[in-house]
Amino acid sequence: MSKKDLQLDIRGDHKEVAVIRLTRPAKRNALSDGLILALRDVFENLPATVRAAVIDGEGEHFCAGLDLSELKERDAGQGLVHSRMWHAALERVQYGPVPVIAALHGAVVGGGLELASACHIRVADDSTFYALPEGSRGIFVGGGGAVRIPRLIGAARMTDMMLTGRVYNAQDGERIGLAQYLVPQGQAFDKAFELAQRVAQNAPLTNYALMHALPRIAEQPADQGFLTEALMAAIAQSAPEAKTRVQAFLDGRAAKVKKA
Ligand code: 1HE
Repeated sequence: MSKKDLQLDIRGDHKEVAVIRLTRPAKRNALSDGLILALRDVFENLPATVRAAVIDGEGEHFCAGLDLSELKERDAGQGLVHSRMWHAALERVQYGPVPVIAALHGAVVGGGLELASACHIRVADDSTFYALPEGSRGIFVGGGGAVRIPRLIGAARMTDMMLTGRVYNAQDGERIGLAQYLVPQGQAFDKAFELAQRVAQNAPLTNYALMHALPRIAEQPADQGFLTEALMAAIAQSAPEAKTRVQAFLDGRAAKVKKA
């Protein structure tokens, strides 16, 4: 990978938002091994000031998935190691230090959808389309998609996408849960950045609980989930920052919840 295939830019008055951009538009931001490893390294080494991240792609498409030109060189054992390498990298996105907001446009396909599904919030613009062309290429997902995508849209929809090559447009993608936000074309990055700035203001322990505890609680049997929830709640509310924030509300110094 050339260094110019991924850019990291730290923004905000307190350098609190990391903007991570796939910058390989000539190849539709296809994810080479080098690019996957660079993503892992970026998330492992974010500056301590960073409280939220945005990931987007340069050019007309978010990401065309796996760099297919590298696939033809691999045997079965190398394929196994390769898939586990993707898992390690996308685990750093999902269970890294800060919430990650994906700004989607154009193609979000194959491994691109796997990357998007490892993020915590997805903002799509009107040009976005989603597909899993692995089915038609004679391969399978290998970047955690078989675990994460059914949790967003259900195994039946993912099966249909892979068996039939079904492509979801931006509106239907939002309807079925591939994105939480849908905005006009060209506005995904601005919306994602606005959300990241807001997320960055949360107490870090609250963000930690949402990233690291909630998805695990959701997978636990209910009786275990209730206990894990109680433990996480007790830890979060005991932090000095929680007490300060609650007191600010009681003193009338904090924002009320407004009607949507
Ligand atoms: C690529 C790739 C790629 C484009 N690997 N080189 N992903 C796919 O099966 C999707 C394949 N890509 C496409 O369907 C289309 O390229 C797009 C819909 C994303 C964009 O179309 P378009 O018309 O804007 O671009 P293009 O002309 O198709 O591509 C421009 C160049 O990017 C071209 O190279 P060039 O040298 O001829 O200029 C393409 O070959 C190249 N390119 N996509 C390599 N994916 C962990 S397992 C994950 C498994 C998967 O992700 S499989 C799904 C792979």
